[in-house]
Amino acid sequence: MVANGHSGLFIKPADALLVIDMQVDFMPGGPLGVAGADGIVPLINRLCELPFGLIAATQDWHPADHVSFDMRGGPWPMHCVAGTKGAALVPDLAQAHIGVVLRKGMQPDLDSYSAFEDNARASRTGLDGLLRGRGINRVFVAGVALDYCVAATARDAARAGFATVVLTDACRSVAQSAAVEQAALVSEGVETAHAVDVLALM
Ligand code: VGL
Ligand code: ZN
Repeated sequence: MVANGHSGLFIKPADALLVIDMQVDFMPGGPLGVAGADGIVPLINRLCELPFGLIAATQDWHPADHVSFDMRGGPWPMHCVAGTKGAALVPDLAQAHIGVVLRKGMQPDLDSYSAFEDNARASRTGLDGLLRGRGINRVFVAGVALDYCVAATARDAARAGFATVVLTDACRSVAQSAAVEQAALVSEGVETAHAVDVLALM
């Protein structure tokens, strides 16, 4: 049940925008290219012009021997190795209003899809405290991949007590499971909305 009408999507300083893993290696042609991911950059750039109290971007930032890589028996090809060009934020992403860049997945034996904590829930990044310290009570999530890092971040944001809205048209997924993933998120208290509707209100 979505309590907010459209007017509830009006962006105010108690809202944060989390831009998830908009990195070169996740763009089409990259080792973990997500179809259409380059196409959401303009929409994310427009969102970054809105009066969010904080805009945070995440970077997947792995050591070269990371546990998630196929050479170590993990599910993914090597991607986003710390300090490489592939790990950089996409050059077209407007960074002027990004106040915080948060790197995750840096420990060799742990993966971290969520911007809040690693997949084993062994350590937290401190993002929830950072958001609370800025007076944030609602977070909007955009980026890639909807079915991995965006979903994990949105779930954790909702669990941490933030009103949480995934902007589905400003996300792309690895598998063509976007509808299934969205239904799962909604059942966990995450709302979905369209970035174009948010932009139309402002
Ligand atoms: C991601 C797979 C592996 C993501 C990161 O950003 O969704 N997916 N590492
Ligand atoms: Zn990764």
